[in-house]
Amino acid sequence: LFQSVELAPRDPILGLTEQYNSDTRSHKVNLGVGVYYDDDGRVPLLRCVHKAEVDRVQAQLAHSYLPIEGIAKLNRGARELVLGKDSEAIKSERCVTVQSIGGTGALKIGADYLRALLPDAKVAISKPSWENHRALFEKAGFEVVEYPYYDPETHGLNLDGMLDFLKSLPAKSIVVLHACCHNPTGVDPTPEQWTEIAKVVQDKELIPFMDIAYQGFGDGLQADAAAVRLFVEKGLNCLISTSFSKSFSLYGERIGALTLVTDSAEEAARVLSQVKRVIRTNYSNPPTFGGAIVAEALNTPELFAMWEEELGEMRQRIKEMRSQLVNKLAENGVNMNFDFVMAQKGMFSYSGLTAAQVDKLREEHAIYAISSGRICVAALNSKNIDTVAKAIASVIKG
Ligand code: PLP
Ligand code: TYF
Repeated sequence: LFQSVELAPRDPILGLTEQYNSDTRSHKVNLGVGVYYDDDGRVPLLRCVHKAEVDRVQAQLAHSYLPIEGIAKLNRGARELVLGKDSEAIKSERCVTVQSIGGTGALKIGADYLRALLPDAKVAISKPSWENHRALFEKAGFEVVEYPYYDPETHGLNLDGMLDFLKSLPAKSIVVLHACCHNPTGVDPTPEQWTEIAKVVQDKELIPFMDIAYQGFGDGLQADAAAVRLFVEKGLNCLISTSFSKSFSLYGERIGALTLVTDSAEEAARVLSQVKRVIRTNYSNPPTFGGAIVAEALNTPELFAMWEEELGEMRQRIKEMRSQLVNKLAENGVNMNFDFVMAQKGMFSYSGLTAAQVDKLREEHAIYAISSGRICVAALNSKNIDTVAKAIASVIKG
């Protein structure tokens, strides 16, 4: 049966972590994977999460099945978080939300459902995009194309290239948009640019699939949801994949949500029935524990306030690391202007390092980054920043 099976390539990001784990140099630093570490280099256990966990364990609940669509409180909380509590689309009950296995699970349920609805549609992802976007939509059966996004000359957005490409797509093409904190570049459209993007999406009858995996890491919970709200307020039907992996530091619990914005409550009921069918034939129903924790945190004012404060701490620490990196590169004699690192949003920075420089960083300095030059700024801390800045300076200066 398995004799002629070929070895599949490793995931470039998760594969790099495997390589990092087997590196025996004690000063090694992993700037590869998109995980938030605290100043001690640890994945934090948020105080709000710990409180909800203790409460749940003390309640001594049995482990039954969840409904196919997951925990109602989680789904309501996820929807309100991304669309805003006062959203007209929520009030008119035309949104459907289902719990998912992380943000990846939300993308996958959405992709499988769209494939049934629009079998011949093209899916457009940004160039570059998160490693898994292309593979996930191709596995769902779609042809995946890339719209221009990042301009290496300006270290910013190629808005004209993006809009021209979107205008050339056939109606009913699916456009995957990073709602905030673009992975891998850290480059987000400004509010004015989002308005232009939304106009083209609406005029050309494209279908927006908004991926929001870093809400709260850019400018705050509300500000980071502005692009999603803009599309919904324009009356567009859209899909929204939410990930809680980073924002609750609950990576391994696999919690996310898929929200579909339809035209009416009646339409929403039909859509929900179909999305439930996708879930039932994949994994039947989602796991409970992580979803229950996030549901409590989103719906209990005391926990929500704690969460917002902790997210703010993470966001500020990343901003501080960005500015220290820029300053320390200059102190180490790099005369290239790195100010663009300060303008980037979220956990990542497209540093401008070449693949050869990234190789040198890893081989000579035990510092791991993605070959595209993406570094995870959230893995920098007060103890490793000097070493990292010095090493980057040395590979840049050659
Ligand atoms: N979408 C983007 C843009 C991401 O960066 C990630 C990263 O993990 C995901 C989706 C998937 O999130 P999750 O780990 O919750 O599946
Ligand atoms: O981009 C990242 O680093 C994170 C983590 O297949 C990740 O999103 C990376 C690759 C992958 C799943 C998660």
